[in-house]
Amino acid sequence: MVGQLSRDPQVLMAEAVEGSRVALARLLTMVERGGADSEAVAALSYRAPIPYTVGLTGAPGAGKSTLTDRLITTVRTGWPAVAGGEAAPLDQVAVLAIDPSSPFTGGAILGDRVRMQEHATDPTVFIRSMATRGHLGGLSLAVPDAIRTLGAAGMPVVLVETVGVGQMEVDVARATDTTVVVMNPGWGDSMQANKAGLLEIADIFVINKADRPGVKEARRDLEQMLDLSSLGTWRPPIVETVAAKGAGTEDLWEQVALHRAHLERDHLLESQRAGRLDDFLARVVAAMVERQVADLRASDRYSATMADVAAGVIDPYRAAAMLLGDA
Ligand SMILES: Nc1nc2c(ncn2[C@@H]2O[C@H](COP(=O)(O)OP(=O)(O)OP(=O)(O)O)[C@@H](O)[C@H]2O)c(=O)[nH]1
Ligand SMILES: [Mg+2]
Repeated sequence: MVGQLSRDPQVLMAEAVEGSRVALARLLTMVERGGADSEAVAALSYRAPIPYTVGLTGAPGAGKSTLTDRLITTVRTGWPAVAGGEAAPLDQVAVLAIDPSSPFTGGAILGDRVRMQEHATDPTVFIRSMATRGHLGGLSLAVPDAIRTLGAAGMPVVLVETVGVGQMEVDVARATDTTVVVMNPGWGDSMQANKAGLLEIADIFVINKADRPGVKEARRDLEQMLDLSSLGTWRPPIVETVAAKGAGTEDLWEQVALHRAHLERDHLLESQRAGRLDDFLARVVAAMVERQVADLRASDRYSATMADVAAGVIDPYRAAAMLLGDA
């Protein structure tokens, strides 16, 4: 069966919609690798409905994978009735575990797989690790593409786990509808999160490992930081979890549902998604221009022009204008 799997994105997408996880996995591999195949996948997926995306980010070891694993079970019980809305079932859930540190298969990926193994045979749960491969623009473009691909395959909710340490990871976390920042009790953790730019992007805070001392202090630190920051109409709630025991995930999911209701009530969801798509298009254009520059630089025309610049025949500005066809 696997051997007969098509290489045609359109055929694969039709199979993925029918529930083929192998086809969906292949589509995501195409997205990850970039090139013509990934653009063919994008042509299909950017027409489809967008899944609701929940980002989970935080320092290495904060318990993101353990929490995500437990949250899967809660998500499968459906959207709870909140803010006057109705409960709604969720027949499937997808998880993307982003591993920005390793270009190939790293330890973190293996760890995530092991941690989420409980769901490996559940046909309603789709778990996928992603690393940077050849995708134009790297993970900041590959992750949104992957999210859209999962949506096109019929996934209503996608959980995205990222390690929030660098700017790129923060960008990835920013690409989701609800961003959950996972922290631990202990002095200075909220300071670290602040430094990494995570406080700004948080819609919900989780104090995971709440079985350890220092929960009250962590909550107090966070509340103080929230008091000092300029918040909009949504004040990020603070949820305590013990992911290792599965405690607190229902609270967390309810807060996600409340945040979603808040976004939908004020039409913020549409405007946020429109803003993200606008940024996304600009980044695709930038990445394509960068690629064109690299191609140009490898050309004979470039070398010949460069020789003229080196000989003092023309200056670099005139040379650049000539290379771009403007002069
Ligand atoms: N005491 C305690 N330990 C926990 C809890 N949740 C997770 N852990 C442990 O913390 C360690 C790290 O958990 P992970 O879920 O791998 O953390 P992570 O944030 O995904 O880590 P990276 O993906 O490597 O950044 C593991 O040994 C977990 O068993 C908790 O609520 N309490
Ligand atoms: Mg992890």
